Amino acid sequence: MAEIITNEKKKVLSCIQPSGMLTLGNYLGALKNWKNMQEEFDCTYAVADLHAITVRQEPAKLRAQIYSTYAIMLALGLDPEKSTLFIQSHVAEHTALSWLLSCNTQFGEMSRMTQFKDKSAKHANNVNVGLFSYPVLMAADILLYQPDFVPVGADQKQHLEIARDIAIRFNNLYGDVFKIPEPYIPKAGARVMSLQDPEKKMSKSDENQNAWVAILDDKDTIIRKFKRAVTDSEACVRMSEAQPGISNLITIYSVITGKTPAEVEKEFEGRGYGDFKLAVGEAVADELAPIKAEYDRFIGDKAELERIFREGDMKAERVARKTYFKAMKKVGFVL
Ligand code: ATP
Ligand code: LTN
Repeated sequence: MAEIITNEKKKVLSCIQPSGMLTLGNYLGALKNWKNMQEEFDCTYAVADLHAITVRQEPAKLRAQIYSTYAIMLALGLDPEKSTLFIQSHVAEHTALSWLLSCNTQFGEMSRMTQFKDKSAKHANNVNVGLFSYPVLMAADILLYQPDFVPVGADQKQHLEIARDIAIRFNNLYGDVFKIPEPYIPKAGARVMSLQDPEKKMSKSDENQNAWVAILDDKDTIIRKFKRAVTDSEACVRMSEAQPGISNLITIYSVITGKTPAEVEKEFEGRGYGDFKLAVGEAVADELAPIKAEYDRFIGDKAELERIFREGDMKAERVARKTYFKAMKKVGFVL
């Protein structure tokens, strides 16, 4: 029998929380890949606003951050004509499917999630049930769109594994409903570290503002933060376990310039940390400047942003409904 050849592109799904200023870590670990994958794959990307309220948010600030995160997605060059760009809370199937999945997820397996342990220690006065069950909602985000790949930073690997486990279990119990997705984690940049404590990941919720660079920081701020970055004592630009601060800067510089770490070491051979930090700051600022310029254009026109996301929401909903109803039917609900 002749082989059927289809031109269907493989599918990609990912989301980002509007829980604060997006950082260089978000950019290098995830968003840069979202852009790179747009031509080759059929991509769906969302602002995961429902996830943001697992920690306390001020309503007016949350609202502004949802617009701002969506505007950054457009400013990066994500194209609503090529990809589906939507807002998670506008597609009700996410919360609906997460209930079906919750009833097929064990308390024990959720208790092993390291991010839950970290975040509940950090927000000890608000260890809510949503924070605990957040990976189930994330599994629903993913499984509704039947993606082949999910581009994320290394910190999300455990959540992706649980999404796969949930999908495999569901399919075994009720019949094939979900595609089993593969994580897509970049080789370099998957874990950008804090500029002030290179043992910790760069995080937008870090109170020390010198620890992270925001995608929207201006050039002077970016250079100042890199100049203040904590470095090591060997006084040479070399990647090594003994030099976590410099290794982090080498990784950042190499992902942005496309040079290998060995080429970076060669470029700065015999030169001090000062020169190197300035070069990293400049490379980062030059990479982010056009994104900031585009962002300023998009954020100024709320009506246009709304028009774009409403269209994205509708495209996403059509796909999500199909999977959701299939899952409902298989579980035994009357439709
Ligand atoms: P928080 O820092 O408040 O916990 P977060 O930035 O980790 O939030 P998200 O905004 O949802 O959480 O992350 C979006 C994407 O950015 C995810 O794919 C995540 O893996 C990636 N990411 C976040 N921080 C880093 C980092 N320091 N290095 C590389 N990738 C990162
Ligand atoms: N939990 C993720 C954000 C997120 C996500 C998703 C990522 C929510 N839903 C679906 C990939 C796929 C985080 O990065 N903190």
